[in-house]
Amino acid sequence: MSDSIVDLSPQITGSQSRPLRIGITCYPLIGGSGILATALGSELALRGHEVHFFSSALPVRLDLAQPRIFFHQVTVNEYSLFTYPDYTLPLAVKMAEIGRSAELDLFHVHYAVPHATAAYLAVQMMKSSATRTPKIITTMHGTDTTLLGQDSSYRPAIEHALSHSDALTTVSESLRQETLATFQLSGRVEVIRNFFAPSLSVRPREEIRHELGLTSKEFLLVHSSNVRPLKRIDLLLRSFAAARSERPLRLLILAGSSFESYRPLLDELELGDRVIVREEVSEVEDYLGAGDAGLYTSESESFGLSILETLFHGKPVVAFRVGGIPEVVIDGECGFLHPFGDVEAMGKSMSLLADSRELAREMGERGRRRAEENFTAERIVPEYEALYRRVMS
Ligand code: GMT
Repeated sequence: MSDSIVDLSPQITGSQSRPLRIGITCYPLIGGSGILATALGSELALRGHEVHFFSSALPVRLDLAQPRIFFHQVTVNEYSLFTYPDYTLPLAVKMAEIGRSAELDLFHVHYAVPHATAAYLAVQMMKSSATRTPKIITTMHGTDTTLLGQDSSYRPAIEHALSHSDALTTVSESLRQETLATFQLSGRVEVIRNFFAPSLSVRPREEIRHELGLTSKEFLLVHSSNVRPLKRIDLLLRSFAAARSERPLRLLILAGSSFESYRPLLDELELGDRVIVREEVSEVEDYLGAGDAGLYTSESESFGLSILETLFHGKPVVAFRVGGIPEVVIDGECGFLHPFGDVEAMGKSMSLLADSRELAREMGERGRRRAEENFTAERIVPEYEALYRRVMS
């Protein structure tokens, strides 16, 4: 009789019930994939799993005081002989080192580049000395397919790493379709949608509105993003400029990075006194709570975590119908979706909401219900746990 059969059975049974030792690799700074990965790690630790984070810096929302959470910083050395510093190799070495010492069951990497390649390399390195190596689960978040996947200097490397992942997930059906169309993959691609764990607004709505200099009559649209080119801030401002309402409209932009390059357009559209810009705000939820609706104009969005956050705060959303957004916002139910670039239609929807507060409130309530029924940690995290157990067995 083979010893391995005797040895393996308890291990397989054990991995089906015991808490798992999970390595999570993600980007640390502002960005949907890092936020989702951090929230997932935190939820998994609450459920009894041991979670090890790998990143170049502490992920913004990671709480190291939480039990069963560990952080392993990857140091990027700027050797003078390199023109560009390399991150992939130190990351792979750290993942292999901790993979071995902490006996990790799996690496769950968020955003394929370069994390899925680093995980593959780490597992290859571990094979020489470990009896059991971690499984690799890769979650595609968006531009790793839609942007880097289209770049011939990246695509073969991404495809190689995805083909060597034990499971592959995308955050929306739309991204699943794009991933299948972009890469030649033999395995399954599964959709596990994003979730959001809302924290309550700390400061009262009235206090924030007072700080922003708003009267109770004014209807406040809120936009929150990293204001990178694909968020199309030009169309955001043009859509807002197209809105005509009996009620005064204001737009609050919560910018995750510098807004400076958009100031000339703000002046050209003469929106200066109607648009408020706040850069690098950490209390996003307080400002969402102070708003009346959300406004988003990305040209591509695999899911739209900020849009989900807006729904959780009970605000309707006006956006372009691109990527995975229709999987989050149901047009006419919890907001309005329009063809990409149709700023006039966006303006009309804003005016409609501003002129009918009751409609805005009803749609916001439906959005909150939709978010609570479909996109909570309680709903989504067990889907990841089930995937981990399946891959382990
Ligand atoms: O491209 C970004 O805006 C950042 C990127 C990321 O990986 O952090 O965001 C993507 O992932 C988010 C979390 O899954 C999604 O909510 C965003 O829609 C997606 N962005 C794009 O697809 C452009």
